[in-house]
Amino acid sequence: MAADPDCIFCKIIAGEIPCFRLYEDDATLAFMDINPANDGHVLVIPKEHSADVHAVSADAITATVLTAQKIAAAVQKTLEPDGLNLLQCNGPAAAQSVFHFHMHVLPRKNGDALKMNWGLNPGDMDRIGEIAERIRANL
Ligand code: DGP
Repeated sequence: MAADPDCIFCKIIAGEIPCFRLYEDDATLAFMDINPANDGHVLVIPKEHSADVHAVSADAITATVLTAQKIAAAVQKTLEPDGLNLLQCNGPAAAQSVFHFHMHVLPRKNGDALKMNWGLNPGDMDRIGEIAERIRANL
């Protein structure tokens, strides 16, 4: 399994750094985030090291999403949050701080202070259509 000796999450997988482990299988590990945005904030990572969504393998991302769904169900049953975000960040501009692909399982409360920093503003349909065409050309 590919590992990066300088990666903090690889060290957690190897047991070199402690964590509150929730679940582990051959491909993934789920553990509590030490900087929780809300109670019950969990991280799910593939054991195979890759930096982000552009680098992660299809098998690793699939396994990570399936474990995140399992953890989300357990968090929902345990804490009964009002809502729950599955979140995944790529690059510093998207607030990625650890460069080992991971998903956040983040319970939400009505009225909590967490913000998704975009509003529901009507888009310019011409611009949306033009950008869709450009992305389609790269699929
Ligand atoms: P992101 O910003 O999406 O890259 O999220 C990284 C998360 O990892 C952040 O919420 C804090 C958490 N984190 C960083 N270092 C550690 C650690 O050593 N242990 C644990 N459990 N979580 C960590």
